[in-house]
Amino acid sequence: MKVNHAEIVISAVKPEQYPEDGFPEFALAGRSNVGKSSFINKMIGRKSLARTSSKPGKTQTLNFYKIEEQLFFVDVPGYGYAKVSKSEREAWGKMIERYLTGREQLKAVLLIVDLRHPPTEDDCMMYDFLGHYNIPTIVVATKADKIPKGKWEKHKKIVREELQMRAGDPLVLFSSEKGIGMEEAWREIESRM
Ligand SMILES: Nc1nc2c(ncn2[C@@H]2O[C@H](COP(=O)(O)OP(=O)(O)OP(=O)(O)O)[C@@H](O)[C@H]2O)c(=O)[nH]1
Ligand SMILES: [Mg+2]
Repeated sequence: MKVNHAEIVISAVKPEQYPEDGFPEFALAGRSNVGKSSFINKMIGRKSLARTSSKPGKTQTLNFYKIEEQLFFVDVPGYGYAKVSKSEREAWGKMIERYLTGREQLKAVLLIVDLRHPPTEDDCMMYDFLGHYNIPTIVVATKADKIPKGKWEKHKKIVREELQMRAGDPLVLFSSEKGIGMEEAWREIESRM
């Protein structure tokens, strides 16, 4: 998809605030600092519509980005960020769970993992959670620019095996730095709209 228009519509913390346009929604899930917001920016060709940071914990609300009057990307706070209090983490968890399990417009979750490292226990838990609720999942292994091309397949295999990926779930190799995997990611999204 060639994106000419994208805007943030709302930073929501509860269902009453979700947009009512009814467009299909694609949510970004993943460890804090893995590159969720960067993925959105790359996919829509904007440098910094979604706020990014080299420090984890940048995204703290459900941020709805409307793309071309056709779909929403929903940026979700990352997990595994140590510096928030326990009560804050629980509140985030509830907010995210409520969105993921109760949102009719949610067509798929893009689970972003780091191609460089085996998925973490939290990544596996998130992947299992999505499977449990029958939420279609597209795994995106990002930061591919940090791995030499000759090792991509090996790293992809580790991601597949560690997550125990369900047959048929796609695994897209990606780089927000270099734009690798954009077309494939768009294909996976558009086929689920
Ligand atoms: N080399 C490289 N760096 C990346 C890539 N994607 C993201 N980064 C960097 O990783 C850091 C975190 O990126 P963000 O997009 O803010 O991560 P996030 O997952 O949204 O983080 P939270 O909002 O804290 O959950 C930033 O410094 C990015 O520049 C990539 O594909 N390649
Ligand atoms: Mg973010």
